[in-house]
Amino acid sequence: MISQRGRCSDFSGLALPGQEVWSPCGDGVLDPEEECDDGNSLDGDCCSARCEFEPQGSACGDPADTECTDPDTCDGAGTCDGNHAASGDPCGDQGIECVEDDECDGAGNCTDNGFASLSTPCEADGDVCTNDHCDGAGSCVFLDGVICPACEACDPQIGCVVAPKVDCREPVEPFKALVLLKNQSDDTKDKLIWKWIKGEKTDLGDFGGPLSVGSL
Ligand SMILES: [Ca+2]
Ligand SMILES: [Ca+2]
Ligand SMILES: [Ca+2]
Ligand SMILES: [Ca+2]
Repeated sequence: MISQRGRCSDFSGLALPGQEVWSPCGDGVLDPEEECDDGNSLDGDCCSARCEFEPQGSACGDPADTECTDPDTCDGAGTCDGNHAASGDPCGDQGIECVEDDECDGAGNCTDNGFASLSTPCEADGDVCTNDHCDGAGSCVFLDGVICPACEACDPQIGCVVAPKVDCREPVEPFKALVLLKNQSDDTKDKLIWKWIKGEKTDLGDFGGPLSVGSL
């Protein structure tokens, strides 16, 4: 009796010349003479039309070749491997300020991780004397200026360094003001000389506290 589920082929040399026999290959049931039976009579799906395993590395399934998946290939035992990149592998946006790095999801897709959250520190203008932050929409924007401690000023490349204040009062005539510090090995002989002969008007209260930001 001929099986209605079987298909016609020149199966395993059983047919005599000019004759055909019905094979159970392709009926979805693994029969003794079959390595596999995936219920179809197609090649290219890791179980051949002759119900044999297709070679390891042969093409099958999804041919897409992206950052998160290589073209699918057979494992030589009837399974089509997706060849997906591992979960967390880098893809998409990488190393962009205020944009989160994207990652593969382990299933062949690249997950867009969006933008860095609002107020994440960043550097918009190459000037470290300005504080910048992410705006939550992928851009780095100016926030405010850096305030250096007393006796320091901000260098755009370095940041706060020991220096005279940039907004110091000036003498009203050149060379009519002097500040001289002498640091001797004998601390009792250290000196501070300050002359303010033709300086801008300066009240005593303007001096403030010597360690306070904003004091003279
Ligand atoms: Ca079968
Ligand atoms: Ca097949
Ligand atoms: Ca793939
Ligand atoms: Ca800046």
